[in-house]
Parts: sequence; structure tokens; C-alpha cells
Amino acid sequence: MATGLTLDQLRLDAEQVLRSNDRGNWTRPSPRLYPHQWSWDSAFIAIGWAHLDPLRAIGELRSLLEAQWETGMIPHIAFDPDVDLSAYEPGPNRWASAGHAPPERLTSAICQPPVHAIALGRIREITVQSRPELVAHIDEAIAELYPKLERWHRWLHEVRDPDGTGLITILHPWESGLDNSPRWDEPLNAVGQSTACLERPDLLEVSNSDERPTNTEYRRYMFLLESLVALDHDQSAAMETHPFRAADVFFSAILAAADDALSELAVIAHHPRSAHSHRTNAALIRKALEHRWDPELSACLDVDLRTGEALRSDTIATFAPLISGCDLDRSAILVERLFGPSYCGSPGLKWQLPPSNAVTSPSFDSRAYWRGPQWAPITWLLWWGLSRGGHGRSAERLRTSALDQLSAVGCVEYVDPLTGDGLGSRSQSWTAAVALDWLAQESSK
Ligand code: 2M8
Repeated sequence: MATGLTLDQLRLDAEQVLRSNDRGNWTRPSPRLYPHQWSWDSAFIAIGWAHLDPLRAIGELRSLLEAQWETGMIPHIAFDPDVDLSAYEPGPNRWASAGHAPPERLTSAICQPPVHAIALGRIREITVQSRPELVAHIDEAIAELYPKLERWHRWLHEVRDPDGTGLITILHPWESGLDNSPRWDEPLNAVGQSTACLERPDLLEVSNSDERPTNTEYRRYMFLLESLVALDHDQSAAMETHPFRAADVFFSAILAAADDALSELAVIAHHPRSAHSHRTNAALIRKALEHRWDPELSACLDVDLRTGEALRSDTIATFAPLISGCDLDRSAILVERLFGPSYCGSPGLKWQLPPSNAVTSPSFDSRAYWRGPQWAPITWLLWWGLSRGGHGRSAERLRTSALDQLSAVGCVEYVDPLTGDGLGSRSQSWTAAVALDWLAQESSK
């Protein structure tokens, strides 16, 4: 593991991580733990590639979009048929997605947060700054990819928010990307457990199983998968009857920011009249997030759609409005909370970076995956949201602390906020990618 790197060494290390996980036109999240293409990982990874090779960055998104379903959904995993399928579970056979996935493609049947339009916009910005001679090529690629991203966003708005509430429903904790976050404990505990043979190749890769979700959580994840397969992935049926349905504020906030990004891409892609509808969609989500604000907790709360009850946890999802954009009063409260004692300002933290769960929360566990550790792509989303919202100084605080941490621990998957230990995979592509993006800001200062 990399320790005590200078920023130049970190740049080389991050580049090496991306190049060693490169599969030609897509990138593994990590060499063994995640050997296929993941949807939101690829979006972050594309931002990293933009600093090395903008056309390769476009290739990353293009290859992901080749796995897009006819409906518009981008599946959360596009499986690599050349990888031994027992290397990752659940594999393509469990998802039974043939007939839905594009012909000859093996995919999962759920989705992940829609960071893609944000990534495409960022690739263009990076190219304008560092390789202006390539901007015309990027704009051609935007014209090619925009219709696919437009279908993806339309699917989310129409299928996962059929009543136009402004909040997107997720049908599996994996769709949130923050898999075993305490946000989902209550609805997940109400879900049955699969009785199928449980394969956990992930535990062979991570030295301490406490750093990964538990077997009970996995049995519930598998139960949800089996429930979706039993419906042959019929989304409208699942939206009525599936045993896990939650309105996800963090996912929705990312979609709002991505709708804004898509409105700018629409203009470049010669669809200027669509720009307005993307902005309208973004505004609808921002309004819905306002309604999800809990003044007592000073947090934005998810909803368990099976009970109609707010999910009262204090996790990183609290800060959703900083990503979607919100008014100054709300952002001032959230910035104070972010740097306050439950999050970055907790006295015990090795680096002042947001833990995935409030340090003061009873469910906080500094080593357990999404229940406490710090994750670089989440810090990147907050950094990007703060910069976009005019909170440049706060954004810069996150960026400099993140670079301090990365220089000390390298491009690991997640970090114990208390000890500073790097956890999970040692060569995580999205960590390397956001490191490259932050490092580029360093050189442009
Ligand atoms: C983790 O999720 C996968 C399931 O999708 C897993 O645990 O096997 C999460 O961190 C998710 O957000 C991420 O996209 C994925 C690959 O890095 O790993």
C-alpha cells in the first residue's frame, strides 16, 4: 500500500491504478473484488481518464451505454464474459436478465446513481482546460451519447417516479450505491432472507469480514434479487409490490445535478429545446428535497414507501441538498453540519473528511463499509456540489484534506476515519480517478 506519497507520486500511483484496471474500453473498479463494469464507478472513472486521455474517457461511458436496456435503464453491472463467473456474486445467472439486456450482453437488473451526465460535462470541462484541440471530438461524442443519457434520465423520472413526486424510488439497497448504510436498516430488516446457497467470494478478498456487509444482509439482498426475478423485472409491478421500496434523497439529489448537467449537454448536442425540460426536472427534485427536510435532525430524510414513514437516520445522505443545489439558508446549515462535530469536525478523525455515517450515531462503525468509513467519490460529489453552489472555501477544505489522506493511504476503496487505515480494495479505480481530478486543481492553482 502506498504511504507518504508526494503529490507527484500520488498522480503516478493513481494513473497506474487506472491503467492496471483498464480492460481496453472499460475499467474494473478493482482487480479482483469487482472484476466487471459498474455503472456509477465508470462515471467517476471516466472523469479520471479525462486527465490522461479524454477520448478514452468518452470510451468508458460509451462502453457502459452499450449495456443500456431498451427501456433506458443503465444496469448497475455489465458483466465481463471473459471473467470466471464464480469470481463475483451474484453473477449474471442469478439476475436472469436475458430478454431485457441488449442481445449477447450479461447484465444485472437494477441501477445505480446517475452520475453519468455530470461526468460527461466534467470531461468536457477538463478537455477545454487541458486539451482544447480535442473539444470538437468531445462535442461530437456528446451529440452521440446525449440521446442515450436522455433515455436514462427519462426512465428514472417516468418509471421510478411515476407520480411525479420529484423523488426516485430504489428497489434494492445496491441501487443507492451506499449499500449497507444504516439508512436502509429498518426497511431491510423487514425483508425476508434467501435460502439459496450463499456465495461470498468478496470475503476472500477482504481480510476482515467485518469490513463488508454481513451474511444476513446478503441473504436479504438475495431475497430482493429473487423477488425482482420472480416479477421478470416488471418495474410497474415492482413499484407496487416489491418488499423494499424507498424514496432515496441522495440518489434523487444526484439526478437533479445530473439533470442540470444534461441541460447543458442538450445544447451542445443540438437539442436546445430539451434543455428546459431537464432544468424543470431538476427543479422538481430540489423542491421535493425541501419537503424531505427534517428541522429537528437538520437532515434530509429518505422515505420507506411501504410504510410511508421517514427513515430517521443521520448519514451522509443528510447532505443531499448540497449536491442537488439548494437555497443559501439551507446550504449554510448543511455546511456547518458537514464541518461540525458529527461529521468532518469530529475530534477523533484522522482527516477532516465526511464519514459515511455520523460519528455520533449509534450505528457508526468506523470499519464497516458504508456504516462509517470515508469514501473518496462521495467526498468528490460534495466537493463538486459545494464548488457549484459557490462554497469555494469549504470545497477547498475537502479537496486538500482528501489529498492529504490519499497521499498517506493511496487509492484504497475506503478509509477508517478514526485510525486512517485504508480498507477494502487497495487499487480502487474511482478513488484513483477522483484523485487525478483533485490533483489537476492543484496544478491549475
Ligand atoms: C459496492 O457494491 C457492490 C454491489 O453493487 C458490492 O458490494 O459487491 C458498492 O460500494 C457500490 O457503490 C460500488 O459501485 C461497487 C463497485 O465499486 O461496490
